[in-house]
Amino acid sequence: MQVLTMRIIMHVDLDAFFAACEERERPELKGKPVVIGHDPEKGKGRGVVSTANYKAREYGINSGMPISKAYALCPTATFLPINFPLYYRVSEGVMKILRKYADKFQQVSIDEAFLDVSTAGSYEKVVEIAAMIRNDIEKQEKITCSIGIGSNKLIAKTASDFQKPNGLTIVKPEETQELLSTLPARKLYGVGEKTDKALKELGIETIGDIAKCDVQLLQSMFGRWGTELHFLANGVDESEVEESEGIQSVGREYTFKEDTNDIALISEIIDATADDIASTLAEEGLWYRTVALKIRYENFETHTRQKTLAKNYSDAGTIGSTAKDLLKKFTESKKKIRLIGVRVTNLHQESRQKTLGDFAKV
Ligand code: TTP
Ligand code: MG
Repeated sequence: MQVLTMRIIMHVDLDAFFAACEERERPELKGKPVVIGHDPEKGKGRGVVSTANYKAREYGINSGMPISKAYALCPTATFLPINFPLYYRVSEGVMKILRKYADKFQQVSIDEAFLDVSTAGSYEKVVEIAAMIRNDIEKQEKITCSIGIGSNKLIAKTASDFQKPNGLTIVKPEETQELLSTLPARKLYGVGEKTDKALKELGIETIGDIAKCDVQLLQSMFGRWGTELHFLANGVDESEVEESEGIQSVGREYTFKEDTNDIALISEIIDATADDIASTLAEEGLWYRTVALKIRYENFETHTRQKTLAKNYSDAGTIGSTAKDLLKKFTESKKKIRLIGVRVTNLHQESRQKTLGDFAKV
């Protein structure tokens, strides 16, 4: 029996994702500069740019830039507010397509995923799979993506960024060093602004410089992360594509010291619980769409009611008000309440989070 030793990983990243979704919905925007951000106020708002389409990028507009600066660079661009429900819908459609083609599948953010496609057996076969994926995404979701293919997640991710937009980059194991070595250190996945600054102080500019740097020096600067940095710069990444369901729900339960039907007290507990849940969601970068309330009466009879909202929310106020709304149905009963539970489900990732912590999970 032949043992399968070669790993082939694909990384798919959607092009100018939020802007691409808007263009899909409004074909009249095609070919024109489009900027998406919080509080755009015709370009004069105080928010920052979430993303810009490639036409707007020609004017120097990029993610994270103040909207006012983007407006100064290109006053004729169309400035649109963020419409998460639309982006989640498109993202779910794309992820469904990708899942079909993968041995193992890992969604990393709203617009990117890793696919382990090792059983395809050859790079040639994987290129065919990539073509089918691009075709399906364009036909079914009317947007484009860029794909990177390599022997591990790091290489695949670096490769997908290589020829954006609508690009396909294949990096065979023997080409890995060539791909990585001349790229700026900041391009190494996991190297943020702070690490980059510290590296520059050591005279390290490129990924190749990190690869050549004495590992003990990196260790003394960054601890364990220094060792990992060295491996990554040399194209070594053993991490697996992890099928993960992610967090499904966030909830809290509270048992009253004495059974009660004091609405003011119960409402107070609901509000405190909502605050607590919202802070957990904020830490995880999650938004919710469904709020559930569980009630256990003094006789242990237990009921749950839930409400799905028209859009995604992240705030504590909406959790509290929805749960209190649901509470009304329970307080018609004369029975006292022993326990209440509030839970949010139908969770969605806010947007990508490129931090060292996240990288460790990748
Ligand atoms: P990216 O994949 O980084 O960017 P992109 O898809 O817009 O463009 P590219 O073609 O270079 O991949 O992020 C995906 C989405 O996440 C992006 O469309 C908007 C959102 N986002 C933010 O809201 N803020 C940010 O700072 C970044 C980088 C992205
Ligand atoms: Mg993208």
